[in-house]
Amino acid sequence: MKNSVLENTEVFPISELNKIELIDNKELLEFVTHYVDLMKPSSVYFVTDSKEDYELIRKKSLDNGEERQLKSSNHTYHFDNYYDQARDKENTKVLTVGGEKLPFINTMERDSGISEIENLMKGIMKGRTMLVGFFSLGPKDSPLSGKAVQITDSYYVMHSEMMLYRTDYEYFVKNPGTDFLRFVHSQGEVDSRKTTKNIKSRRVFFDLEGERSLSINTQYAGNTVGLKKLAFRLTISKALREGWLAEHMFLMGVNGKENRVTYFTGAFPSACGKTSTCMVPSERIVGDDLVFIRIKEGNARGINLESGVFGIIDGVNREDDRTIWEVLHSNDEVIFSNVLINDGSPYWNGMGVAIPDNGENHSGPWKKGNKDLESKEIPASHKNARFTVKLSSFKGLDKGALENKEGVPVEGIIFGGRDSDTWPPVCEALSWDHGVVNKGASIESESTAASIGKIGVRTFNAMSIMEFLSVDLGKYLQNYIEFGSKLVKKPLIFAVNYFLKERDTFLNDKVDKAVWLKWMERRVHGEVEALSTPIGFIPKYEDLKPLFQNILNKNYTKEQYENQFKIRVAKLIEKDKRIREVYSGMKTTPPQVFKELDDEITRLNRAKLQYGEELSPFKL
Ligand code: SPV
Ligand code: MN
Repeated sequence: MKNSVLENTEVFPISELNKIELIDNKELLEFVTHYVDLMKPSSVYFVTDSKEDYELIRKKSLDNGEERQLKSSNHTYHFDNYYDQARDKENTKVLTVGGEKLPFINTMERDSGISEIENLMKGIMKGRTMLVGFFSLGPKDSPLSGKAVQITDSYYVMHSEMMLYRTDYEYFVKNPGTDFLRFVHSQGEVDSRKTTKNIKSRRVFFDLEGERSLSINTQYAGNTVGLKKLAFRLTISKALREGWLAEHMFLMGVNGKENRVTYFTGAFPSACGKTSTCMVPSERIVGDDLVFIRIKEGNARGINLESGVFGIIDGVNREDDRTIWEVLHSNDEVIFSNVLINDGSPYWNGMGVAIPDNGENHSGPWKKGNKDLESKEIPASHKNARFTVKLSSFKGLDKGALENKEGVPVEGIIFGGRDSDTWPPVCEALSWDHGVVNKGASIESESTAASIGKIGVRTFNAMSIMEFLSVDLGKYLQNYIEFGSKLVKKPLIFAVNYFLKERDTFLNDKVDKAVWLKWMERRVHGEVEALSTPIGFIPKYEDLKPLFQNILNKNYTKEQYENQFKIRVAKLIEKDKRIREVYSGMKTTPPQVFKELDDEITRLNRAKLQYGEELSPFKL
């Protein structure tokens, strides 16, 4: 092997050379040595699949203060910089050849993007160890999975990645010339609290051509853990090229009659009930965030890419989120990030117990009432504070489905939004195209009192992928529509909405979603009838009443049903027109989008003439 960098025995001690020499992959070697040359780490460490390596990474993260120990022996915490608490939209860019502009996407010309970030990367790892991790995106040895290599100088990032994904050094050893996605990350200079200092030079760039992401001067996992949302930009583009779907979805099994399990995927924007749906205690969780769906013998098969959960902790309490609560209070490994620490225990807002009025949090030493530089009061924990856990910690995990190399059959797809006055709690699309367009591509989520800005402002978020989109939205939807046409058995598409309101009061309880899941499961198997409305099929009262009784021990009244399931005709027309407006502004919108939207508006207009502004399900 002739490569001058590799001959530097300080950077590549013999132990590491031995590991890399087992892998026959010229591109991998070039990739690693290019970034060693550029970022100048003092040494390189190749992370294998061994238990020892896992323990070493975890221990180093604690030793150098990126994570700290909590009272509970397997629990640690980590802080990101006060200004590094979420994905950085402004500095996240998709690099395009010739600087091609794409709707809704922050793009930059490829060559100038690469040179900008690689300039900032010069010598950025001086004095540090460069970690190189090998991963499988999805079950090991599955034809549906992909492979990836992560370079980082953060033990916290590598530790998180090893909890959230499957390491697969072995695969690279056994398979010469393995094709892989590339992720390069440096946290940059850090302060005394070990949080990134140079936030102004934070960059998260995507090079689709080179199937790589480059991210620097940030630690927040959504900007740094490559296989999570960084890989997602690359796989959305790959899926489009190859005719399958890479989605921002959970994957879950719903238990049906006689031990039947029916698998659903679900896409919801942040804070719209995605995590809590896939963690409904009586059902089976497979994954909570990222799914590949491909076609096998005419059927849709889904895999969860991950082996862990990086979830929002804000508001997680014993009553509403029993599943997560149990995992967070088990003896299994947890990394808490950006919560309040007091006397070796973690606290977060909305946890349903008294929170101390002092401690350490994402702002440093903290006392209740402390203000930040913008004179805003600093909450005890950040709204986007998170927990990182392995899926194996969940009692309700469907392990067979998670590890199934063929993926599980996807029989239902659920799209969720946050609407106070449009979508009913559950509704089945009339067809694949209707579901893709009028459910998935029409998702909106309303701002809440808790977020900045006005209440009730609707954000368009097609398939809940808008923040991760790396391709032309029109082409993405065209691929979705064509995907359905290639299926012999198409999954049913549903829309759910847990946030209907009347006189400022929610019309449903959080737990009601358990009923909607059972109804959808039965619909997939044709076991319950439904009412046909201008926007799709809705449940009949007679079918919901016993479900509420049996599952939740609730007496479900006709009034509740009518309020929840009346078709809000006027509001729905307004919504369809809003969505149509968005798609009219794009050059590549597929014709089916206009057809489906226009057909629905026509059906709604007819209903309006006949019934007025609202249509009671009892009139159908
Ligand atoms: C989300 O916000 O959708 C997440 C967390 O899953 S992040 O990794 O930041 O994308
Ligand atoms: Mn997500």
